[in-house]
Formats: sequence, C-alpha cells, structure tokens
Amino acid sequence: MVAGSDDHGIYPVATGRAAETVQEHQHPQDLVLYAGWFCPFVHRAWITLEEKGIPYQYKEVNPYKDKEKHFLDINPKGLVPAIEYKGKSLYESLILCEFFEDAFPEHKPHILPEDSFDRAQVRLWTDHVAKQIVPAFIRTVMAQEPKEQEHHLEEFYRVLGTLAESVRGPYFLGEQFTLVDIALVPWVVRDFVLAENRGYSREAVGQKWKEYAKRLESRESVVRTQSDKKHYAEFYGQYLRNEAQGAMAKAIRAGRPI
Ligand SMILES: N[C@@H](CCC(=O)N[C@@H](CS)C(=O)NCC(=O)O)C(=O)O
Repeated sequence: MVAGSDDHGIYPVATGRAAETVQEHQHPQDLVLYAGWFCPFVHRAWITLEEKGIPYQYKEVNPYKDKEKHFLDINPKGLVPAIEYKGKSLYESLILCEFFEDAFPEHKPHILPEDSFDRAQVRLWTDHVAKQIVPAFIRTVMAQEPKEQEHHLEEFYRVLGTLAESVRGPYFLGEQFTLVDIALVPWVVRDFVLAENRGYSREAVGQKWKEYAKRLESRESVVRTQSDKKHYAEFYGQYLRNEAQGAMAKAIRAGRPI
C-alpha cells in the first residue's frame, strides 16, 4: 500500500489544480457530479462542465469501494462518472457530455458544431476514440509480455496516426474545441504512463500529433481538472502489473467493449 492511499491503492482526493477546482464546487447545486479524480472517463464530463461554466457540485467517490445504495441507484453499473440532476440520474461519460450540451444550451462554448455534417464527423471520430484509441491504450498498459506490448503499442500508434491525419488544427475540427478533443484528452494527459513504461513517444506518431497533443493538454479546462502526475502513476500501477479488477480491466481481458 502506498502512503496516503486508501486500501484500493487510489489516493482519496484530487490534488494539484484539480483540488482547487474541487474546492470551488462543494456548494449544493441542482447538478451533482459523482466523480473520481483519477478516472479518465470522469475527466471528459468534468472538462465539459468546466468548459461551459455549468454550476455543479463535485462529489468524490471511490467506485471500487463505495458502492453505496444511493450511488448504485444513480448508476446501477456502479461506475463513475454519474450525475444527479433535478431528481433524475444519468451516467456514461460521452452521454453526459452530450447531455450537458443539450440541457444547458445557453452555456457556451458548444462542443458540437452547428453544421449537421460536421456534427456527424464529430460523432464518427468520437467513436474512433472510444472504440479504437482508448482500448488500444489500455491493452498496451495491461500487456505483460514484451512481444504483446510491442504489438499493442503498434496498434496504438496506428489508430492515433489515423486520427492525427484528420486533425484540421488547432483542434480536431478546427477552431472549435469539440467532443472529439474532450473524448481524447484524458488519455493524452495520461500518456506519460506509456512513455515511462512501454516505450511510447509522441514523436513516433508524428509532428502533427505532438503539436495537437500539446495543445489539448494546455487547454484551461483540462489544466483545471488535472491532478498530480505521481498520483495518476500510482493509479496505473495495478494496470501495468495486470492486477486491476475493475469493470474496465475485466472487459479488456474478455475482449468486451468498455
Ligand atoms: N463506459 C464508462 C466507463 C466508466 C468507468 O469504467 N469508470 C471506472 C473508473 S475509471 C469505474 O467507475 N470503475 C469502477 C468499477 O470497475 O467497479 C464511461 O464512459 O463512463
């Protein structure tokens, strides 16, 4: 057990800039975000709330431990992120991001473009992030044998490269920071785990990727929701040893969608 962590190896609270943001969001609000500071899926929903300046109350949950009845009533899957809003509940990170866009139309910036074709493009590439990039990242982290690690890293490079080629710049769709960027950036922030343990480098994907990744991680809403690197590293320890027992790790081992 790491000093300062609870018995599930997860540091109990957000740190760094994220801790300040959590502090600013303790007052009761109509919208309650059930969050884990460490979770990349939570990060998507949290960034969207910060981008839009939607009032919310942040509640820290360790979903591996605190499967309390109230939390399970909100999300029967027992996963973060989840929200409570005016007596109703909702979960699944990408669904939440779209919900914030739909339910708070006066809160800008919009994360979906107005043009129908561009909107469809955003959904198409968000799907690429969810079904190709995120699983390839996790498989590379969890792989134990060098050959297997190499294979998954190659696949990770391939699916990143495909996306990078379509980046219009400065963000995926151009000037507008959209759901594609939000869906992806939590794994950009965490890619040091692959760099330090699996031989990944942004340069190997290409200059365009490197610049885009830098721009994403420098976005204010991303910086404001970021915890200290050492605590992310601690969280990924169990994945790097292939010891994680959460729903995501089990889904990856079983080849199921996450
Ligand atoms: N598909 C879900 C994934 C959420 C998820 O896997 N959250 C993890 C934390 S990063 C969790 O709550 N795990 C608890 C468990 O596996 O029991 C989403 O996009 O929101």
